[in-house]
Amino acid sequence: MANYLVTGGAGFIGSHLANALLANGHAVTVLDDLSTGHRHNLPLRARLVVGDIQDAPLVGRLMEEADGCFHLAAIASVQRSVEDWAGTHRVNLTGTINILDAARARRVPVVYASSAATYGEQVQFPIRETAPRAPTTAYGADKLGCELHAAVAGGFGVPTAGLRFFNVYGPRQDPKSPYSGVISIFADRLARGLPITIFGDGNQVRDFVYVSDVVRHLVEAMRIASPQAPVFNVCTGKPTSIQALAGTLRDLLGAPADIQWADARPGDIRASLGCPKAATAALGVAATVSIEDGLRTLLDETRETRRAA
Ligand code: NAD
Ligand code: UD2
Repeated sequence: MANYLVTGGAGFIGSHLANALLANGHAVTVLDDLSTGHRHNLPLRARLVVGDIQDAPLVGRLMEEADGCFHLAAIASVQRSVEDWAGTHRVNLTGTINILDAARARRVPVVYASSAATYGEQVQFPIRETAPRAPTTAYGADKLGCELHAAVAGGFGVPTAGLRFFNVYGPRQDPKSPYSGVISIFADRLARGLPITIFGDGNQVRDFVYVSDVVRHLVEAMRIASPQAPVFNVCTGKPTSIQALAGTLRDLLGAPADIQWADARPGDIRASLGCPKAATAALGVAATVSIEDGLRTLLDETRETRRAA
């Protein structure tokens, strides 16, 4: 049994990870400032410390007790980084350096969330880890910075593994903010009979990966974390356009969709489609949930949660 520190563990992906770690018999301490995460996302058995990853003494104390750290805390929105460049930078990059620095004393392994946003606009698909990195937003640039600093941490003997998540979706993804993930917004609004907005022409493509598949990658990544600072895609290799996504959700809900159209968002990339082969070879896992099955499970679980509330 290990004692894991999960930053951002009250958020969407982090809370699913905390559940999986507890189910595997580990102890979990979550560090989260609850800026977008919620206490109610967390299982009772997880210890929650409400605080900021930028608080070096606090992070230092928590790292002293940890056998490993899953670092997921971030301002996880491309659009927010467009609007608040310096503010998101302080959390997304300086906060990560703080985590890596605290891991230095005892060489605590750190598995951290990078992003497909590090690739920016690409011309060759599917995108492999060796593709040129060309982030077009502060969010992507800061995630690339995390990878560079993980390599620096490797020089101090800190084992790390970075995971470039593509577009993650599933239960507990908060639909309430305009910065939320597109699936959470569309599923929530369509289920309530409200119109949805497609930014741009709707032909932009994303590689949507279900959260349980992401969790399996995270768990395995702790096993292979090393001072060489490896980085892997977490993706399905299957493209879905935003327009097709709206159509699939409409069909699953059996309800008409009122679609409004608006200008493309600044910094929005046209196509994001990853190659999962390197992750599968190194971690021994692959994303298995199809977009249809994932959306169906999401809609079922959302209905169940609403009924229970
Ligand atoms: P989320 O917003 O649900 O979770 C982030 C958590 O971090 C929240 O609980 C929030 O309260 C916490 N947090 C934010 N700032 C903090 C701070 N300064 N100190 C402590 N806690 C703080 O987002 P998510 O979708 O679960 O994202 C998790 C990670 O995965 C992030 O690093 C994000 O950048 C990355 N990621 C997500 C996606 C996706 O599609 N959701 C894609 C690529 C990468
Ligand atoms: C996602 C992640 C981000 C990241 C990146 C990796 C979220 C919130 N963000 O950014 O953390 O690491 O993927 O590449 O999950 N859209 C609409 N209507 C809406 C909302 C969105 O058309 O109401 C479009 C949007 O313009 C974009 C696509 O849907 O083309 C996906 O948008 P998103 O905000 O879900 O995610 P993205 O790819 O910007």
